[in-house]
Amino acid sequence: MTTLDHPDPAEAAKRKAAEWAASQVEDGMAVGLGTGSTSALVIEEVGRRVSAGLRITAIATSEASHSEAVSLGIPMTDFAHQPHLDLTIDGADEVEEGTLHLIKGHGGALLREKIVATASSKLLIAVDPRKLVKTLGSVFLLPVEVVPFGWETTAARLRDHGFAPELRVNDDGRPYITDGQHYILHCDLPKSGLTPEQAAAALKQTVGVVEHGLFLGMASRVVIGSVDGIQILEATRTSSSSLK
Ligand code: A5P
Repeated sequence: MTTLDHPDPAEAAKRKAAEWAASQVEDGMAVGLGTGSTSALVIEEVGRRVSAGLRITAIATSEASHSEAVSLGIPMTDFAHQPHLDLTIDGADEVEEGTLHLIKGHGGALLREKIVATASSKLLIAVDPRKLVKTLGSVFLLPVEVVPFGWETTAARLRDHGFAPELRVNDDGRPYITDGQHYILHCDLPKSGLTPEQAAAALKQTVGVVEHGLFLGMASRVVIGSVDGIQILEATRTSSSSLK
């Protein structure tokens, strides 16, 4: 089946990436489980493998992913019992070609995603081809998680940096609240005129900012699915595969 005659090529691409990513989980591993629609497919596949006898423990990056994993019988743990993870599999909103720098957090889970990724030996990112960009911030705004108290003054300081922050709101107009009970400010990275590294440093120095969705130099590998197979990107080299 080709891209043209597939009923939902994007969904098929995500599934291909997710299946390959899930196949990288090995017996005995402690695994980080990501958040978002691609990660949900990864969790589904990992759940299938656990039912077939795979022995792992896992920590999820959101309440939603945790619930999904529990419902599929994946044994869950926490950082008190498992301070280090072998592999985290997650999605991304943007993957910058070449550097494999990421923007994450449009699922609202960037803080836990970064904590889990930082505690992992490897971060494997599963995406469909629409996520690849030449420059970070060219498609998606950058989510920045902030403390609700005084968010307006935090936003004002981010505005001074040129980020043009906008509060993320739900359909009812109320602020979106993360699993950590924080707000999200959507920031415009290109408008700031800063490089991703400069932006990350400026955000980290801003009081009231809890974490930001720039994941720089964190991805070990990116698997890009398509209807026909997968492509694997690594920070220093690119290789292709046509696994069905
Ligand atoms: C969650 O907070 C995000 O970082 C997700 O990983 C990202 O939004 C990708 O989600 P999809 O797989 O649904 O595109």
